[in-house]
Amino acid sequence: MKIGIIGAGNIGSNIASLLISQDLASEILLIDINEKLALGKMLDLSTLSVILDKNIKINSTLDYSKLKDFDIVVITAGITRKEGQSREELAKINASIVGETSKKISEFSPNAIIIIVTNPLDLMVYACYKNSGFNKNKIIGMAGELDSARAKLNLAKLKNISPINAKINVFGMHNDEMIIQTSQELSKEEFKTIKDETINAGANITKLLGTSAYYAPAAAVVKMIKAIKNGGNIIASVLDDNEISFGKEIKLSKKGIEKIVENEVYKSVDTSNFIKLKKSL
Ligand code: TXD
Repeated sequence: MKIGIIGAGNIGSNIASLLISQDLASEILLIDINEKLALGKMLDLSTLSVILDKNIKINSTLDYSKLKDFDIVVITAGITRKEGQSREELAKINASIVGETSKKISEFSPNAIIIIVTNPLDLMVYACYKNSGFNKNKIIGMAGELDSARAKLNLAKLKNISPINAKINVFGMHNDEMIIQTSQELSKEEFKTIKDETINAGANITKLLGTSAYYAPAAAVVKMIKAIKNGGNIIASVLDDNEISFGKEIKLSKKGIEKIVENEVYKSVDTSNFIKLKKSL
């Protein structure tokens, strides 16, 4: 598969590294407004591929015409959240970056599946949809797998179980209104602890690193790419008939979203903030 990555920063370059090591791409193209950064990452990643004995074509460019007929394009381009900054503050500037990028993707890779990573995630899925003109089933946002992994870690810690066995998922918006669903019996206090810790997980890392998390977000994108390649279910931000996007369980294939798995929790998602921000874009 030919996989394009727009934004060769922390998440973008880690996605590339994982794709190379897991044999998931025949060709990788890095595009970044910072050409030197993309070139440097490309040279480092190319060397990595040689060390791992992988025969993968890896390039970097700012010329979108090189993104011709790619199968999957991941958008991580944007400005990151700084300490104390809300995801929504990023909305306007990142919507214009995602919008411009999406137009280029539709021009050169009209049959691609687009994976959005840029925050504020759910709104960026909408910005991509509006600017790419793509069908809704070809645009998916990464957050649910990341938030669910964070919730699994928190549940495992609280109950002293392995995170692998933690039955807990996160749906809805990728913000403080995320919805947690678990089959594990929990007291009200325990549920609240897990919810609070999961909501704060990203901000805690940002506080420590001075930038947002990147290893786990990159791994979550790669999980989505595997589901596209081999077929499989994941949680991702997807658009509904009212052009509102939030995290739902979906069945993916090489054609895009095959099916949305219904769940009564979707009805309790608060979409008011999304609708307000959508109008302000
Ligand atoms: O769950 C989630 N979806 C997320 C999302 C989890 C963590 C971080 N999340 C968001 O992903 C974060 O708030 C950012 O909006 C994106 C990317 O995060 P990353 O950590 O990779 O940021 P970097 O390292 O700053 O990389 C962004 C790159 C950087 O190299 C810029 O030069 C580039 O984007 N950039 C652009 N590339 C191409 N075109 C344009 N216009 C452009 N603008 C910036």
